[in-house]
Amino acid sequence: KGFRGCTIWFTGLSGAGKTTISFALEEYLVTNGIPAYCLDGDNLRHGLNKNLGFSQEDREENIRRVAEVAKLFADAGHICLCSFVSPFVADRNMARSIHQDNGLPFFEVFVDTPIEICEQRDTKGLYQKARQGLIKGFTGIDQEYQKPEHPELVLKTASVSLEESTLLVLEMLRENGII
Ligand code: GGZ
Repeated sequence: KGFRGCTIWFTGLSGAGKTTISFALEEYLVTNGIPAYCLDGDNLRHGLNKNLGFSQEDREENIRRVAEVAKLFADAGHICLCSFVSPFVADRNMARSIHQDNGLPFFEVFVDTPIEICEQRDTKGLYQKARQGLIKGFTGIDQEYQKPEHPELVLKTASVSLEESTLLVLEMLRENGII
């Protein structure tokens, strides 16, 4: 039984559940002998991308570097799970091109959680800070989030459980011959 490398790109608001879903997938895949690795703000913005902020230009450069790293993982045969707000259509399309120009499968997954729910959760207290004006340019508050037009998959976490979301992604991978 073969499997091949690819990148799954999770996009959505802060607190939408991108990282939670991608960690659940990584655990499932690795447990089943399929190499998988998560990239997110925690392991990229503190290291490789620590000179970048949240302006439109810096987000673009963040996404560009992440996509180049993801491409290497995918090329090495890993399922690379990327969780980034990535609010701009053009940047996500660039990430897609970086993969597809190298013949590597790329799946855009829209973690479609309404801002009201993200703000209710406010797991890191960032929405409150953004509302208070302590954080400027916060996605969904005073910077825009451009919804994906043609994502390979949409996960509505408000009505679908973590387990179900994970299964939907696995189904997508099976349908596309990745696993
Ligand atoms: C959005 C911000 C911001 C601003 C800090 N806007 O819930 P989190 O905390 O862990 O997810 C958010 C993360 C966004 O980083 P990304 O690298 O995913 O962004 S992008 O793809 O747009 O480059 C949030 C936190 O960093 N954060 N300031 N202004 N999210």
